[in-house]
Amino acid sequence: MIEPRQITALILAGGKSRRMGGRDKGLLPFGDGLLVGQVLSAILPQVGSVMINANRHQAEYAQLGYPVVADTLADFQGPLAGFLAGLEQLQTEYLLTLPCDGPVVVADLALRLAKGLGEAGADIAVAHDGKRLQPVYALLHRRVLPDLRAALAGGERKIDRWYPRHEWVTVDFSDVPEQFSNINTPEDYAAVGREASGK
Ligand SMILES: Nc1nc2c(ncn2[C@@H]2O[C@H](COP(=O)(O)OP(=O)(O)OP(=O)(O)O)[C@@H](O)[C@H]2O)c(=O)[nH]1
Ligand SMILES: [Mg+2]
Repeated sequence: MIEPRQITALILAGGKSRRMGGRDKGLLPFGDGLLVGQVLSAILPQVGSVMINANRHQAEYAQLGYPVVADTLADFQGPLAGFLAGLEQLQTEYLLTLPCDGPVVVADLALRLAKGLGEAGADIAVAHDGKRLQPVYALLHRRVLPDLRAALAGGERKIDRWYPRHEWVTVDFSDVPEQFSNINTPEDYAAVGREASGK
């Protein structure tokens, strides 16, 4: 059984936030803090350690008190570049990835991914919402690092084309579809604000 202390969570906040007009999504005010802070407090009790992957405003992210890692590939090459940066800094056996723009994180996200990975004896477990793969919610064994480096060097940028290069398994989260709602646009952001204030 994979234990929480063997898992490091990597909160992906390294994107360009184009649909949000470039405003760094992780740093959007949310509740009493920031959107990234919401994700951080939900994942902290589930894992042994946490890192934040950011390519802008690293000093602001560092104020949350956890290591901040930047992509080692230049120019925003997508979430796989974030995975690479996380795996390169990883001090534990497993890396759990999740995005900074999904404020709902179920209390057993890590446990369920770990169970799926363990039962299948796979190296990668990826969440599935019942309709589609949710590729940035994944648990990876550290041994996938060399192949990820090679895939990126070979021009691969698509996560769901990279997974099948490994023993991988999907984990069903169709009972909690809200887990995957994420804030991409100013309209999404306004809608959660309305929800939070009950208006
Ligand atoms: N490290 C890293 N993460 C990325 C990159 N691009 C996207 N991501 C992350 O992947 C996750 C899903 O991406 P999106 O929701 O599309 O976020 P985004 O790319 O910032 O936003 P758009 O530009 O509007 O698509 C988010 O957690 C992003 O932070 C990148 O170039 N590098
Ligand atoms: Mg998103």
